[in-house]
Amino acid sequence: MHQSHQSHQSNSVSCEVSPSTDAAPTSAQREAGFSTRAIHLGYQPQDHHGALVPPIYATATFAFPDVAYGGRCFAGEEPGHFYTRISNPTLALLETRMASLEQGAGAVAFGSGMGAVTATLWSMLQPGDDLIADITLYGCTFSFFNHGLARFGVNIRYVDMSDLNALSAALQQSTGANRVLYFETPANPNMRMVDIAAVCALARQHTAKVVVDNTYCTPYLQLPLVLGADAVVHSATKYLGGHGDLTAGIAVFADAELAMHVRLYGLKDMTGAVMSAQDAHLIMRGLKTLALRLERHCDSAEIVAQALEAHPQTEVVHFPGLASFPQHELAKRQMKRYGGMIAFELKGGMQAAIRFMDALKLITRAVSLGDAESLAQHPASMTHSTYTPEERAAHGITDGLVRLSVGLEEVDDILADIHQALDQLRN
Ligand code: 4LM
Repeated sequence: MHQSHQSHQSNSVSCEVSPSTDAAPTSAQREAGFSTRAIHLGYQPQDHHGALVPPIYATATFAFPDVAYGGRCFAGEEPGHFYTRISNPTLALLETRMASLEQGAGAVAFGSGMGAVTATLWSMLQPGDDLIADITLYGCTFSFFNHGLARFGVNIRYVDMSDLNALSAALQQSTGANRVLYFETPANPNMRMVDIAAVCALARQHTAKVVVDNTYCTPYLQLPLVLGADAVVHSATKYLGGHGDLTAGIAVFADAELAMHVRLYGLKDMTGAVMSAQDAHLIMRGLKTLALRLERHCDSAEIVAQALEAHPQTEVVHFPGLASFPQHELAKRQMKRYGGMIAFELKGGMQAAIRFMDALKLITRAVSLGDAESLAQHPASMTHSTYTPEERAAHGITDGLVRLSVGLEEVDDILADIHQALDQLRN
């Protein structure tokens, strides 16, 4: 078995930066803030010829000084990198930063969000175990559960996790030796939310583990591990990278042993769902502005959601920041702000949705999310087409639903585009 020797960042979030003068540090090493860690953690320019930006280790393999050293690497007796599918210093730095931002004990980088989801669950589950998943999930995750995990003898059960009684009943009925709960919050695409702390408390009573997909929020808006989850998975393709120029994934774990287990035995090394050093560099660049970008995404999404709700052509707008959102109180409690994603239904259902989307001029018709460019997509025919129409209906993904990822353009331009497209529905 190949061994990787990255011991990843612990909960310690101190980073070697001078304490600012406006905050009164209680110790010499006060905890650095979110963006400070996103920018500096784990890197000292003086150790790298003064290079401000961490180098990209664009290498597949690493030289051994002698055969004995190489043997020790493979035996797991030597700390260090020996092959990039296993580990690489650029990826290790990103993993250190993400572990800290999510307040976890260890992180593992992957070649895509699905790489993170599959490797994490394949390492946590065995044949005969139970996976209890929320009813609303990203389409490929849903597909992986039904066509990937189920084929290997994992019992999959879908429950509305916003209903704690239903979840409690499902946990009581589950017979597997090992139970894992999995959900997204807010869920892709319809924004339904799950109370992370309440679900984790219930899970603990039943010795079940909890995995949360935090792609929509990022650690800037929501910290599932702090609320009791065991693992967080991300499509780093989205807000973390933030510029639509890469596909990547990251998983972060509350427990360093679980992180190591996923790295070594969770098929990451074996499936080869590996992130490139170049992409790790781009994500670290994205992390530097994550807080800034998300503040802008959140500001604009609040304005756009209100405008959509006020428009006579909309039937319903799903956005956690609206007072009309059924789980608005939970959103206030659980999220720092309400995020940049909106889902809405137009009067006239599917036909109106398609006409609206085809009329957009600035907002790009595309899947994915979290980019500088505003993106609109139609879940029923795109991201959630892996569901059958019956499954979509049961899982609250209506045919008329439009999903909008509010970008970083001037909000007045986004609003103008939405209004001109909505106006065309009147004809
Ligand atoms: C999309 N989403 O929604 P990679 N988890 C969540 C996601 O939204 C996605 C993934 C995982 C979309 C892609 C087309 C909540 C993806 C999977 O695509 O493998 O990086 O992430 O538009």
